[in-house]
Amino acid sequence: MSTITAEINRIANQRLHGGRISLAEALFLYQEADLFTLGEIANEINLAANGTTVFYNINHHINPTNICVNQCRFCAYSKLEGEEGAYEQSIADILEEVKDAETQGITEFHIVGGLHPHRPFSFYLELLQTLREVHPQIILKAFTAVEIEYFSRIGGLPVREVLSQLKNAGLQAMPGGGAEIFAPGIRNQICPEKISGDKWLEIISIAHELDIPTNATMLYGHIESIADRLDHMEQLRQLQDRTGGFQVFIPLAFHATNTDIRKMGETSGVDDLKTLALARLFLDNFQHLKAYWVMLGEKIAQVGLNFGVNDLDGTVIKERITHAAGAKSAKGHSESYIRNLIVRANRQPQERDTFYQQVNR
Ligand code: V47
Ligand code: SF4
Repeated sequence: MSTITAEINRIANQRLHGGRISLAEALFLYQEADLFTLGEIANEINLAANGTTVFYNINHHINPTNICVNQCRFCAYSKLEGEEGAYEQSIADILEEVKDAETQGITEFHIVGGLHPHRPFSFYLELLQTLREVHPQIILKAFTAVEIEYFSRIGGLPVREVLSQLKNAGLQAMPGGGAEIFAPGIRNQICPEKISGDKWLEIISIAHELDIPTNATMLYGHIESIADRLDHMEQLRQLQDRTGGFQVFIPLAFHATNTDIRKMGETSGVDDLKTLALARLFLDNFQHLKAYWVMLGEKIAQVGLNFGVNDLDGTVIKERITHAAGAKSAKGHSESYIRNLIVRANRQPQERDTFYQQVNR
């Protein structure tokens, strides 16, 4: 056995027996272990933690506006006010869009949007209150840490107060967006106007203190290095040690079409799968790992089920953000399509709600 293989086996055994792997060990694995080896270790860890069950949910994405004061270089979705393609939905428009939610079996509204230059904080409170009244059974997972910080500025309120008011209005969980890559050197190039990584982590920790569970994402496949990805995951792992408030980790594969960093191209399938596997190995305190099929494509997401993944997100009706950047996946799938993806990977599909509780109809 070569020394490299022996070292890969040593690190894998350490992790499989409940040990934590260091940044240097994770980097070594990404660089030296081949795709199958990494996948096999991640698969074994996931099977021990979650068995053969794979979760999905029935959700609807609400994106109230694409008008945004920021201009993140990787974002093909946002527009300036008055620009062609800019839109803003009123609360009435949103109610009309989701009017059949109950008959469609939807259990979650995932709500994120641009940082609108004129809408007051009260609009977002009213949006949640109205959805809560009209659709009382549907869980409201809304607003990234980036939006929360913006609300705090436009509303002249501390972040903690913004989150408390949103919680009173119906907020039950938060999505994981806006994390991008924490490393300042990269972040300043791809989204210079956005809050820092430290600020993102601080806002999320306040949400966790207020018992608002959140997700965590990482945008990869642009100008970051593998070390930057691991640094990002390390900061998430540390915060999770402190709060336990993260529900799931979701690596988001960069889509270059219509963005300012087009020359970077798309991620490779091998990188997508190795990134999923590495996340399963490194983030030992995250129970769930999501392959977001909208960004990965349905087939890579399905193969990801053998690389540590135990969640395929959901039906994702009306996705707009990735499709603006050239995603070739469908703009939403039926429940039977998602279940079939899972069954054909030899896993058991299980519908979940936002909090990873089983939904049995
Ligand atoms: O923060 C923007 C990303 C995120 C592009 O928590 C892009 O369950 C790839 O966070 N190529 C928003 N990615 C989406 C998001 C999300 C999605 C699904 C589930 C959950 C969850 C969260 O989308 C942004 C940014 O990182 N993004 N533009 C792009 N061109
Ligand atoms: Fe605005 Fe979000 Fe797009 Fe950045 S990623 S430009 S904050 S909508």
